Amino acid sequence: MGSIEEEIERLEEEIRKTPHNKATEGHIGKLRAKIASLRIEREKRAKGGGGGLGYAVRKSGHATVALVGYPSVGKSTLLTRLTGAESEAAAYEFTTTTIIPGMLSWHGANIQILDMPGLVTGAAQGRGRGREVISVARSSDLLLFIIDGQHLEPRGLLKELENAAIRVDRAPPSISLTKAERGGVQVESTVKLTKVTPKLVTDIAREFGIHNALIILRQDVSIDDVIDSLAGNRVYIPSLWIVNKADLLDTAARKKVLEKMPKVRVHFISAATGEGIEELKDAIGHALAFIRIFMKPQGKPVDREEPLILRRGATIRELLQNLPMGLSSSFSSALVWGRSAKFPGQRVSRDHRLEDQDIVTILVLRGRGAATRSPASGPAA
Ligand SMILES: Nc1nc2c(ncn2[C@@H]2O[C@H](COP(=O)(O)OP(=O)(O)OP(=O)(O)O)[C@@H](O)[C@H]2O)c(=O)[nH]1
Ligand SMILES: [Mg+2]
Repeated sequence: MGSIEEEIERLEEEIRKTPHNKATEGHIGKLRAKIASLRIEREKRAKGGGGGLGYAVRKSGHATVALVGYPSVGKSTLLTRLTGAESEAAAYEFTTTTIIPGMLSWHGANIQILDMPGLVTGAAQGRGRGREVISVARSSDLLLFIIDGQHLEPRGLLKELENAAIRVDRAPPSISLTKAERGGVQVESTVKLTKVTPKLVTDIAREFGIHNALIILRQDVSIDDVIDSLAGNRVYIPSLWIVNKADLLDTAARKKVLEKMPKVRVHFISAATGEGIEELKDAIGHALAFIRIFMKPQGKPVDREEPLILRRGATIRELLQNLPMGLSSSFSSALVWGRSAKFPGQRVSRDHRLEDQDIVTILVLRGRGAATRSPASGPAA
């Protein structure tokens, strides 16, 4: 394991020493791709090591939110304030040593909030409880970055996550990759490229072991975009930036915070006094973009009492996952009314994308035995 680490450091050193200009851009791009590919290798080995993680958190609720921040910024105090869950808070660092879950209920949606050990520099390489913290952050739907208004160092937090292949508040670059059996790497673009050449894209692809493929660039991508896309392990997660301990900040101090963080919307809160907490709950709920789906069992009226809660972009497939077992295996098609339907009662398949307040009827295959496996689950057919 040590040797991968050394190799990464050697490459980083080489990038630092190389003068950055048009002529060296391609070389540096390849080095960066090499680092990205070594990091993936490092992750694989860490996982395959058999040591196992110290804990695993079971996701529950309609969405999962991770509290990310340096030690002692007030993450545990905030978890308790948002969810009522007990998580020890104390005036010394590294009070929290495992992941502690709590549940926030927001307009019928259950939002799992995870308190985590404080993040430290070098977390991506496994320092502190870094690896666990990062793997939980990676699988969450929203990141809450908690900072202490008196000790601002927001950039470092992002850097740790970037190193762990997490991309915050960004959309995946518009690049499509279709692997092939032979023919080498073909690069095509639908726009004029000003930051990369097809040759460089081919070289980067090679670093990730891609030797035969069609790569289509649909925007004027940067070298980093190409690396992100071809590495294939990036996750894209939205975030909220929260400055805690606002009770200790006067107007001038708050102004200073805003000047230091011009690019993001900052939420000032106090987990101790409760200031800003209701607004934060709403911000979390809105950021998670829930949609409500009303079920209409076949031949029966719409159930308007208990909508199913999903996330924006969800399809019938995700809807089935939230319905009683057995329905998915006996699914034949669905009827949809509402914003996502081309006309009322449109018949759709599993891939159909739903919209807020759609009404759905699930149709099941007859005579497949599914009904006998879970008699209560299907709509009366
Ligand atoms: N004044 C003030 N103090 C706070 C606030 N929130 C938390 N604290 C205090 O800050 C200290 C650290 O709080 P914790 O909630 O344990 O912080 P943490 O981020 O969970 O810390 P680790 O688990 O060590 O990473 C405690 O003494 C809290 O009482 C706040 O809003 N205002
Ligand atoms: Mg804590």
